[in-house]
Amino acid sequence: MDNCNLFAALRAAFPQDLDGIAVETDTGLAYSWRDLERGTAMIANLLASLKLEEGARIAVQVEKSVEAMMLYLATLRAGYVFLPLNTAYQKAEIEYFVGNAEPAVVVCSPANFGWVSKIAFQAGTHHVFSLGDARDGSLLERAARHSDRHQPIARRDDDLAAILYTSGTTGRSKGAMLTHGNLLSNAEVLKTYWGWRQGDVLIHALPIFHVHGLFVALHGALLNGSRILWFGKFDPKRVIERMPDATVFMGVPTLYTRMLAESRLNKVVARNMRLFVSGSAPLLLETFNEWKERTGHTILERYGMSETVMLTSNPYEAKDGERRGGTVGFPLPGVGIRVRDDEGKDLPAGEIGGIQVKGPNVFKGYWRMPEKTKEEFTADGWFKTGDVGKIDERGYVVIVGRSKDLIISGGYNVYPAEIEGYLNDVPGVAESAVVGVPHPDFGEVGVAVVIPKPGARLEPDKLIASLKSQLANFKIPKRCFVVDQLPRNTMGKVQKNLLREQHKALFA
Ligand code: MCA
Ligand code: AMP
Repeated sequence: MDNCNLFAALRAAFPQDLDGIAVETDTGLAYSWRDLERGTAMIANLLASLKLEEGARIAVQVEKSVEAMMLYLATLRAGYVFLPLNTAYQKAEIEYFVGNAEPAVVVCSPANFGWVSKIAFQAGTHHVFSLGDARDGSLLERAARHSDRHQPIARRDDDLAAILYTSGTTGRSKGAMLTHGNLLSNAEVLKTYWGWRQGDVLIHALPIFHVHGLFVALHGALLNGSRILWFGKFDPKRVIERMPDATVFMGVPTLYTRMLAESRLNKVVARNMRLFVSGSAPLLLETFNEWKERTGHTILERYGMSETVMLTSNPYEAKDGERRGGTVGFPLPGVGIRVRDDEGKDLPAGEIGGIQVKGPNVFKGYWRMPEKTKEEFTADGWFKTGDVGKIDERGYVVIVGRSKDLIISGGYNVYPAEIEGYLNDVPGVAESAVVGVPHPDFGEVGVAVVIPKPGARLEPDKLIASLKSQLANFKIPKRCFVVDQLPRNTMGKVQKNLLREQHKALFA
């Protein structure tokens, strides 16, 4: 293909009949393929009219809507770089992302226009638009004045398509730069590997600011010309209601456990489904088994990262093997996975070490952080995932832990170092430690343990309230303890494993 623009590839997969329904929303709206074609053209023309520089970033923090999805597609179509932001992010978080990425355009929800536009203009952004989830806001008003025809801009394979911010073990968030080639190659591999076929209908109930909802689910359906049942917010009852009309569902483990808690989930509602995919966080064997019992379907677990999109997947076809709970399956076709020890020696099957990856799916590097990028790659070009695991005798990859200090809560990543930084800034706090403990709904949640300065009196509720005023809600520890000291080893390092052990039954 001459033009490697991802939008062009997705557009080429639209069905011939553009009047057919592409997206049906849970609020009763229906969008045809022609609506997607025209809507994305108008937004792409609006972006083009702004005469932005090559590689300009379009930062977007808006509620989930079909128009927000069209804004993503239009950004690709116009050849710019999409930068999605979690709707839970607050002022300090947005200030950092906008300051770091220097977007040419910022799009936010109408309700946040006041404070977001202030941050954006101060950071030098020239264009701020609003977009609501009820087809309102200045973006659509402005786009409506533009032509509904637009030729996708030619992009090369390694031109940037998106930047996704992801945190590291230390320091602030890093922008993972993903190219048109990264995203398209991964989508094409998954299309074949997961057996996308004519007649498939996807239930889309994930947020569209992370890899899972924005790329894996959305590209999967679009590249197959498949209809999408679109949920603005995940609601287990309503998803189960629509399940008979669908064939594919993708979710983080919390979505599965929440549906299992519904008495209406059974084999009858799942009778037309052909594939349930889980990822972004470990799926408990218990959930895997219970799902099979209740619905008759074996969940296919896969493994991904913002930096690499999808790396491994359990098999779809029985001929390739069974789907094994507790594993994330095999490296996807074209993706190399190896497990190495700390000295850089390859480990044989069954031995535990650091998981490394190579392939067309691996990102181009961290935005304006060449040193950090270099550190995360080996000399021979493999990306160090920070996940710890093994490849078992049958070739299945098993993740057993992480070398990065990270909590995955309901599919969102929470970095203890970031929360500890905020806690340590609270007057009267000497130090703090945040650890992840098991949670029946979110899989894992953060718990904070705080040490007061001599003579200071700290109240857990006030500490939590202080965090809530500054950080995205999913990052807030679900419990906080004020204690005299933290357990330390002989080197003086905080023994987080002991804290995890001590608090592991808090939510049992
Ligand atoms: C909401 N809360 C959370 C979370 N979500 N706390 C911890 N972890 C969370 N994930 C907070 C809320 O702010 C609220 O706090 C309280 O918990 C209860 O909220 P609730 O109404 O139950 O939450 P919800 O709005 O229903 O959201 C739960 C959710 C959502 C639907 C599971 O978290 C979600 O959509 N998760 C999916 C994330 C995702 O797409 N991850 C993919 C990343 P308060 O009452 O104090 O306000 S992509 C990725 O990881 C890689 C590449 C991959 O492999 O896919
Ligand atoms: P992020 O880069 O924020 O999208 O998060 C990626 C991380 O999520 C990976 O490095 C893993 O630690 C974790 N992850 C993704 N999928 C799975 C899975 N199926 N099982 C366990 N961990 C997973």
